[in-house]
Amino acid sequence: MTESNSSENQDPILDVLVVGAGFSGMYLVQKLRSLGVSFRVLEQGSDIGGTWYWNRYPGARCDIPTIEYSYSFDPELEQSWDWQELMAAQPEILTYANHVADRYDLRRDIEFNTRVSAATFDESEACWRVETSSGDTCREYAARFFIMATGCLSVPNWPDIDGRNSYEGRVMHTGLWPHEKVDFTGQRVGIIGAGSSAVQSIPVIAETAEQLTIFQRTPVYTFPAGNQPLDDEFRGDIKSRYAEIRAAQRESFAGMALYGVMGRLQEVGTDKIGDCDEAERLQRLAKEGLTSLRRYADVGVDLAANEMACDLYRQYVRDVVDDQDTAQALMPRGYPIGCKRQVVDIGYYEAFNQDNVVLVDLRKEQIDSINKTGIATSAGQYDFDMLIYATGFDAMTGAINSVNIRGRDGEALKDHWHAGPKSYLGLQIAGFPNLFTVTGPGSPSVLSNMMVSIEQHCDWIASCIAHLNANGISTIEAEPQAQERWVEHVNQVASNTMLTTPSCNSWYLGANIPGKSRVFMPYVGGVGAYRDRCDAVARNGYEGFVLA
Ligand code: NA7
Repeated sequence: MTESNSSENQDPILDVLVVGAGFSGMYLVQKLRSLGVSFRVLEQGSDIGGTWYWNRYPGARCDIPTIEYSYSFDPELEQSWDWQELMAAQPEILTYANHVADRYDLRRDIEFNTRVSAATFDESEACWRVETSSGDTCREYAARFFIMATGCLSVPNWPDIDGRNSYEGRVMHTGLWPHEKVDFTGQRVGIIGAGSSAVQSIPVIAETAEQLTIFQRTPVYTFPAGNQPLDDEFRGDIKSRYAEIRAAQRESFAGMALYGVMGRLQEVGTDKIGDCDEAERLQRLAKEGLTSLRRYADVGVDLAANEMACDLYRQYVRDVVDDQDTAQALMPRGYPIGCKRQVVDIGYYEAFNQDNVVLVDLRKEQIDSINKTGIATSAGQYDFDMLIYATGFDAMTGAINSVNIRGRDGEALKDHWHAGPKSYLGLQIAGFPNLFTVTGPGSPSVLSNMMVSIEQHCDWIASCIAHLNANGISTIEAEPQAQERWVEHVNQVASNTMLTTPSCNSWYLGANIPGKSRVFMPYVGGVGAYRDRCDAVARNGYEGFVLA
C-alpha cells in the first residue's frame, strides 16, 4: 500500500478511485490489486454487474455469443464456467458476474449504494477530490488517479413527454428494471420505443400480457439472433482452445473470433447484391433468411446496394406479418441497414401476429401527452395498467457527464465537451490529468465486443499507472494537439461509412437525445489496429501525453 496523508484529519489520498462496478470496475479490482496500490471502487447500485445489474427486463440477453463476451484474464476462470446458451440471457450473465465476484472476493474493495456527484482536480496536491453520497451520508475521497468505469449505456433516457409524471399506473424503464419478477398476467401494458430493448422484451411480455401496445416512432432492422442451447461437446471444444480464441479476438476488427459459430454471424462474403438479379436475391432470402442480406459485400459500403437489401428486408416483413397495415408500419424506410447498432431478436415480427399485440405507428399519429390512465395521441386515448419506457440511454457521454468533473483551472468537462466529446484514444482528456475513461468516446467500445475492449483498456491503464509509479511521475495528461489529431482521425475513419449517413439518427451520433451535439463517438478503426496503436503509444514513452 502506498497511501499518503494530505493532512492529519483528512482521509488518506488513495492511489486510485474507480467509479462503477460493472465488468470494467470488477476487472480493475483484479488489476489494481496486482499493482499493490491503494484503491476503492464506488458503485451506485447495491451489487456488481453494471449493465446486467440494471437491465433485467424480460428477454434481455447478450447480442453476441457469450463465450466471447467473457473475461480472458484467467484461464482457470474460463475452465470454471459452463455457458448454457450461445447468447446468454441476463440472469445467466449476472450469475457469471457473481461467480467472478465471489471467486476473487471482489466485493471487499467495492463500496455499493454510493453515488459520485463531483470530482475536481486539486492542482496543488495533484489529486482528484471526489464527492460522494450514500443515503444521507456525504463523503469526500481524494485519489491520485480517477477512473470512470461507468459504461457506455448506463444513463437511461426518459423522453420529455408532456404530462409524463401524471400517469398513475406502474412505470418501468427497461434500463432500470425492478429486481423482483414483474407479472404481466391480465395486465394491459404500454411500451414506448422500438429499439433493441423493446425488440427483446416485446415477444416475452406478449406471452402473458392481456394486451401489449407498442408506440413505435422508428421501425428497426432486426436480424434473427440464432441463439441455441450449448452442449458439453461444444463447450469442451471451446474450452480446449480458449487461448487461440482470445488471441484471435484481440487481433480482430470487432473483438470477435467465432464468426460462423453454429451458423450465426457469418462474415461478409464476396458476392455483391448489385450483381444478383431479383430472382437470385429472393432465392437467397428464402434459403438463408434475413442474415443473407448482411453477407453481401456491397451492402455495408454502397448506399444503392444497401437500399436493395432494405427492399428485400421489407419483403420479408410483408411475408412474416399477417396484418398488412401492421407490416407496413413495421417496415423501416429512409435509413440504411447497418447505420445503427445491429438489433437481433427472437420472434419479434411473429409477436405482431398475436391478437393481444397492437402497434401504434407514431409516423401516423403523434403522442400528445401522457395522462393518468395512459397515452393520448393525435388519434385517440390508449389506457394501460403498466407503462414501459424502452427509450434507450444517453449513450457514451451520459454517465461521465452525470458527474460534475472539473479539471485544470476548474474547467468543467461538460464545457470541454460542449460540441461533442473529445478524448485522446478514448482514454484521457486534455486538461484533466490522471483521469481515465474505460471504453470512453474515441475508442472502439460499443462497436466491439465490450469485454475485449474493457480488458484492453484496463490492462493499458494499469500498466500506465505502474509505469508512472515506477518512475516517480505524478501526473499523465493528454496533449491538446494529440487529442485534436486523434479526434480528427476518429471522425475521418467514420466518415463515408453507413454509420455517419445523414439519414441515420443513431445513439452513436448522440442523435437520440434532444440537444446533444451530433458527433460520431466510437472509433471505427477496429479493435486490433486500435490495440496496436495504444501499445505503440505506451512503448514510445506515452507519446501524445505529458508526463510530469
Ligand atoms: P435505443 O436503441 O436507443 O432505442 C430507443 C427507442 O425508444 C427507439 O425506438 C426510439 O425511437 C424510442 N424513443 C425514444 N424517445 C422516444 C419518444 N419520445 N417517443 C417515442 N419513441 C421514443 O435503446 P435500447 O435500450 O432499445 O437499446 C440500446 C442499446 O442497448 C442497444 O443498441 C443494445 O446495444 C443494447 P427513435 O429511434 O429515436 O425514433
